[in-house]
Amino acid sequence: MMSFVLHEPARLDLCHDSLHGLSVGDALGAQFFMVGRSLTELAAGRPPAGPWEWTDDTHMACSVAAELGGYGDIGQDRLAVAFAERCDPYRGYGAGAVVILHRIRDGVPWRDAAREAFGGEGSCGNGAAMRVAPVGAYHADRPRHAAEQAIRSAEVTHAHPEGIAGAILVAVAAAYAGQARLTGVRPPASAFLDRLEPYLVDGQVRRGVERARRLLAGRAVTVEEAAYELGNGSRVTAQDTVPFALWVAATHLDDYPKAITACVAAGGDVDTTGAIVGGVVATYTGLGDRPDVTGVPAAWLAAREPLPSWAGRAADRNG
Ligand code: R7I
Ligand code: MG
Repeated sequence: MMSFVLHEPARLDLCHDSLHGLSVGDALGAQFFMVGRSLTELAAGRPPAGPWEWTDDTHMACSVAAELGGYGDIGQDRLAVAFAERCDPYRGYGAGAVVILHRIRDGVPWRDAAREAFGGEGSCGNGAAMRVAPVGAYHADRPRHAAEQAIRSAEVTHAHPEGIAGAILVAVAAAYAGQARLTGVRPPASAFLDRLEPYLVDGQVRRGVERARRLLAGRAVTVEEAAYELGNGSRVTAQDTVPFALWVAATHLDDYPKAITACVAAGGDVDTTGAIVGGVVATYTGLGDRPDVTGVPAAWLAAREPLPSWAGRAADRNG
């Protein structure tokens, strides 16, 4: 366990790497919804030519990062307004998300708009998980606080307990990835998932993560087999996305390109599994390479559409 407190520049550095990893995973993943994109070429180190446009995953994560860089903690009223004012359906926002955000923009309190979605169930979409890894990276020295802040960032749009549960686990995973980076010790995949145990709440996301832990305890499985057992996001829900993304992050923590390639190989909601996995793995690897660690390639960062300037300090620290 960690017993030090991170200073602001170190928090921002981790948050920065997470946001860039998230956005490259999102933008590259989204390329594979277009015809003529080859997994074989990607696996051989030849991704499609840029520019790779990022989608709603990155757009919302930039609002979260701006909140962290500007205030440190999540102000829910502020974040709701930022999400609502920036919402641009062209970026591929979820159908329910567009309704919620338009209602907020029209003056409905975010708590009501979020709670009334999906017939009063609230959204269990994977959208709260897709944008949250930078929260965990920023709070790498205090996973419990990361979990609380993840809840706050989720509640603005996702009132369903499964949607929130997914966000908690992704933020805590990013916090542990940051701790592993700072201590220089890569946890084995099973130990990485075991550390999420105190943050599991009853439900389908929990059962999925428990299946992922059992997969790691048995014989080695391929990414396709893992997706078959855990889902690949094709239902666009947290339950169908987060267990698989955490399995990929745990098993590919030291190799960003391989981690994103695994998301592409699994198919499904590839931009969002890429965003979640990219946001967690890049918190550990950083950008570029270190001994024994392969981070976000410079060529991939250059191919990704630039991030908006309003994302602030967390986006534009070293580039
Ligand atoms: O969660 P959200 O922001 O979606 C993010 C995803 C990412 O893949 C993005 O890249 C984008 O493609 O969308 O948006 P929501 O619309 O709240 O949830 C996403 C989808 O999950 C919905 O459109 C529904 O299909 C499904 N869903 C639900 N289905 C039934 N009952 C979410 N909540 C429910 C529910 O309560
Ligand atoms: Mg998307």
